[in-house]
Amino acid sequence: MAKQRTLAILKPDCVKKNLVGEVTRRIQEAGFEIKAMKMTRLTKETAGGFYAVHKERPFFGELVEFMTSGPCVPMVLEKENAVDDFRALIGATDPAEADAGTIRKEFADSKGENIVHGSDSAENGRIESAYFFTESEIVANEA
Ligand code: FUP
Repeated sequence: MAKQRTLAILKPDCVKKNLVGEVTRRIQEAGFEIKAMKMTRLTKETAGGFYAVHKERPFFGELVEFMTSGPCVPMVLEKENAVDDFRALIGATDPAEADAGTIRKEFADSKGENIVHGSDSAENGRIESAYFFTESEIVANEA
């Protein structure tokens, strides 16, 4: 199977809880290669644009407020079957429903503050990676 890319974001709760190292370790241990990574603070515009698909949902305001509440760490990850494998590693959106051993089950407080984002399709993996990184920032990491 060909390598695939997905976008992860270690969310502001992950940074505030000092879990960036632990979550990154788990991601690497699971076989994902980090192709790009940075720490950044989202604005209302960038967070709202990233979650534009949820604009009409009742939780949108809280979601944008949370995602702008502190720095986050977007990263482009590469692996065979990266999208599905990453979502399996992080677990269900709601930590109460997430499988044992997943990142959200172990570290997330709620459906809204759930430690980490993962793209939900290969196409969104490409779109979301491009939202945070230029192609040269990603391929600059090629050996
Ligand atoms: P996921 O793909 O697991 O990130 O989940 P969604 O795309 O469904 O939701 C994106 C984000 O919206 C979640 F990470 C948190 C927030 N959200 C809520 O706050 N409440 C909800 O009921 C659903 C999502």
